[in-house]
Amino acid sequence: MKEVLKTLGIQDVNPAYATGLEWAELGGREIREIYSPVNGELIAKVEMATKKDLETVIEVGQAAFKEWRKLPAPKRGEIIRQVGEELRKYKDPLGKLVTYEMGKIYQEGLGEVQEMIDICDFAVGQSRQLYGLQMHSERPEHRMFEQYHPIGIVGIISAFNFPVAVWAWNAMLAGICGDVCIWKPSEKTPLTAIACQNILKDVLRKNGLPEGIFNLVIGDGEVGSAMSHDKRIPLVSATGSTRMGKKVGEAVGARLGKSLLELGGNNAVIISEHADLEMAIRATVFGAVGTCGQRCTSTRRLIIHENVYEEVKNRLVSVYPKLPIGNPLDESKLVGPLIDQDAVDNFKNALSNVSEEGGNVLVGGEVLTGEGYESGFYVTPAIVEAKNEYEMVQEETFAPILYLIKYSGDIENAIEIQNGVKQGLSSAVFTLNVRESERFLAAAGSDCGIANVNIGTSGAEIGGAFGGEKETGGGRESGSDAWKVYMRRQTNTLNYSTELPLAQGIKFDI
Ligand code: UN1
Repeated sequence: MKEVLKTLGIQDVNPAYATGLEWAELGGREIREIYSPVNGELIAKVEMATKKDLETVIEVGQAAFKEWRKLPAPKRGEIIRQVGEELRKYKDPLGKLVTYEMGKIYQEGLGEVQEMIDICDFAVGQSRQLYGLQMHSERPEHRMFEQYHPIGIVGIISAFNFPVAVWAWNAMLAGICGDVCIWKPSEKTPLTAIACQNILKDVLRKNGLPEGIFNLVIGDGEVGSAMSHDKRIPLVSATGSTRMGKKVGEAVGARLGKSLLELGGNNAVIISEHADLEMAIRATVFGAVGTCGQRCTSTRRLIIHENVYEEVKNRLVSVYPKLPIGNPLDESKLVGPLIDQDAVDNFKNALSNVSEEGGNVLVGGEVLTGEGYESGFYVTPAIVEAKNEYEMVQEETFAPILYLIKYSGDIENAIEIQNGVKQGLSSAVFTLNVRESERFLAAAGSDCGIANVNIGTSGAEIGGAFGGEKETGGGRESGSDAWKVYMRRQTNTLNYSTELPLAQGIKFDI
């Protein structure tokens, strides 16, 4: 791992912020030690940025915006193309560091870097397609159209579970849109952020760009809160818990800024009696235990038709104990550790609470100890028979707990259960019956931002808009037309006649 850290420019002690080309001087700030959930070892230390540091970054960012917004969008795309090329070169070490710092298995670490590369490619193409519409004016010899212009500084608050990909979704699009970014990564995973900043820095320098286009601030909730309240940051994109998102949304809303929120999910897979069970089981297991249940899109509820309930349950209960749990850098393992002790406590508490409510833990729920599990964050994924209305089932617990819920009758009954939670991120149905799948996707079907057929809840491609409804926050990032949120929209009407006709035919002669 030493070699990986060196390749990515991680120091023993790392500075609190970067303004694109330069890193802050070290000294005098609170130091945070970053331990790996993989083996409990100290990876490196970071200095924590203060509000004063944020002030410096905002000022540099404002100056950079004045230059960056003037560069034609396809030229900005060319910079992002180069970022994508660099990420390709560093895919392996960066994937390893994601795994080491966050704990997801190496395949998923690589997948995360691939998402960054993919969004770079997407953004390059998008940089030539920042289209506005042209309308027909009701007045003669008038032209009416709309333009999208850069918005300014975009604050990006990202979560530990996707320590770099979600930032890239935001930053690469914001970048081609002509915005400058201030990124506050999770305090739990600042080192992967530092590695990305180093990669960006070289591209910015090679192209002679000014200081302040892509900024990084390693800070705690106070810095995040300062970003949310600051009028100089017109858009704040935040990923994380609903609790955090409400605070960000309120602060940004109070100043009538824009927020893009991607918050908690409580995602369900419906397994109908017409499902291909083989596929349904594989997708469910990946969705429930992948990233150790710490994706926003993780499968948390399994809504199974009564005719196949016992079979699905038995198959899952026989698969779970065979899941290889251990060091996520070891490619034979499929389940790595949780992020930290708090996550382990939440996992245990959720299981004991749901048992009190009447849930039946069928398998899992232990914290592993002994050789290979020294960090103390390895757990056995759990399956619990439960009811949708249980308090714990209504909550998102960021851990590998899968609740089995039985339904009978039509697919509508399953959809009602699936929609019967506060969150609305991802959803899926497994069925080979076209009526069922169409009903699931129709207006009266799934109320989530993502609804899949014969595909699990997690692992979305970057090309679609990503996000969800209700307490998931309503934001959309990544593909489709998500770029629009990073721009301000302007309607233009131009008169090339010799008259001054008023709209709606109003007469006003002076
Ligand atoms: C998240 O957990 O915040 O769809 C993002 C997925 C990934 C992204 C998840 N592509 O599971």
